[in-house]
Amino acid sequence: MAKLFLGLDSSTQSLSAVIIDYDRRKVVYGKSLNFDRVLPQYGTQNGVLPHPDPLVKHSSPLLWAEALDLLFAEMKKDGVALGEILAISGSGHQHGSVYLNARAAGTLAKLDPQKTLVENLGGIFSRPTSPIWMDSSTAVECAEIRKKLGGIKATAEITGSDTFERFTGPQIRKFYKTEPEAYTQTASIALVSSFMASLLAGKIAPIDHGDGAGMNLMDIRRKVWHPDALAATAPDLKQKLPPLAESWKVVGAVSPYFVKKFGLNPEAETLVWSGDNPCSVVGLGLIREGMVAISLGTSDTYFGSMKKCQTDAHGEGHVFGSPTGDYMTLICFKNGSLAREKIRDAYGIKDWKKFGEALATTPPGNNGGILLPWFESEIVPRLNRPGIHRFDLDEKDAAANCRAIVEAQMMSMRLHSQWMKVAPDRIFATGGASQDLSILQVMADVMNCHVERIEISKSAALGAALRAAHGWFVQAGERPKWEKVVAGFTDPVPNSEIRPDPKAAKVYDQLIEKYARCEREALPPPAKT
Ligand code: XUL
Repeated sequence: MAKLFLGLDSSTQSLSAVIIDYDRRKVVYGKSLNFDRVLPQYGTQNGVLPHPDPLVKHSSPLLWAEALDLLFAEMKKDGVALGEILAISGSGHQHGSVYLNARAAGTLAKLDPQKTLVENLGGIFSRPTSPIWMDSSTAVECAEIRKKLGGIKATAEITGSDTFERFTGPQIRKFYKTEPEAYTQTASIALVSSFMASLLAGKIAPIDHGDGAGMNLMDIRRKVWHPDALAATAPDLKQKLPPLAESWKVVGAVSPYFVKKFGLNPEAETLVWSGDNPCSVVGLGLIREGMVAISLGTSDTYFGSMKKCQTDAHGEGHVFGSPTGDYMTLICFKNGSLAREKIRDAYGIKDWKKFGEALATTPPGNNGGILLPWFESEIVPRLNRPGIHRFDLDEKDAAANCRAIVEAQMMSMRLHSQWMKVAPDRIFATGGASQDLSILQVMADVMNCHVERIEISKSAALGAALRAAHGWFVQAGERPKWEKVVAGFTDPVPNSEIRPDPKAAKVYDQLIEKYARCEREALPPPAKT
């Protein structure tokens, strides 16, 4: 019999399913339901509920539950062999939180298959909506928690990240301050990931170390709730949080609700869910230290993997638990594609092909010319105001400016990932701009590492399916090697390898010093923490 594993991805805008046939190394099914389209009655726009305050971004946990019902109904309709699925895991958008009252555990244990999930769950919420990762209304709470924990460096050292407005701890603190009674009525706080796992398993599910690290509440090294972080956030918080668990922990057999309603196997296991970024790390095959993925999209993202936990003293990068049991980093550079586009357009260059050709007419290192392309405020390095700075670079020279922006972006990635103390030994490039070979050559040269292209759609859902497979084998008493689990599912595009040019790499070893000096010169003095 085929070994089928299901990965679900509850993202901001949609719920997706990926089913893998483990022995055949094949994705055999995929489906996505867009919330705005299939559940318009919730009134979401791009998955978010309208709110008069533009800083407040909430969604509805009932919407996510209803989508789960719909997705299983779709799979049944599509003739998916649901009864053959051995284990299910999932991915949730990180940081979002769900607030449950004392009735929740009892209701989850007795979900009635004659009713819909929404009909079952009506009375279990102590807060009807869920703040999600796009919310940025907790600046005050971030400052309060950070201060109690001893500043940026200490907060990052304790929890893996500085306090961020979207992180769950500051969100919980705001809820406690603004709605103290509803906070008191809250018996259990879930993340999107653990809420969805709770529905599937019919009981309050643990939070895994990957998603737990996105809360500013978990001791990143010991992987337990950190008492100081809890105390800095809200009273009696420990009682309201589920236990933390390794990413391969089985929550339990799938709830009879799904067995009776959709024909799942009563022995199918529900694995702990994780965040979308930790799941993507597996879905992109980053399963050992030194493997890095760089996504060149609207913003550019650096996903790293490391064995030993290091944290960023500047509090710009994040450390989460990796589903492999190691650590992963997420470093987000806001000025990505849009900044590249701004330069391309400013010089009247027609398309990316021409941009690449212009870049290639200039020498690596650009004769020492440096551009700091902060068209928008920047996350890394932290910068509240936009600013374009040129050093030894002629603004009129189109080709030099094309090279300068790409070199700056790659040198910034190299510089601001140094705190990990892990040099990449295998880079996978993904996202729109990874099609552009001249950009990838600069990446390879600056990082002094070979680069391969990877094209994986639904990496979070695939990662969840692979985690389900891994967890199922662990439960069966095996310790499958991650290399074996992901093999064939996460392979890079054949013949896409780009090797660094040793001479160019030497140029960048020197130039990075100058780049760092230019950044220091252009940045405002660091804020007092
Ligand atoms: C990560 C983050 C987002 C969300 C949604 O810190 O906020 O990537 O996980 O994808």
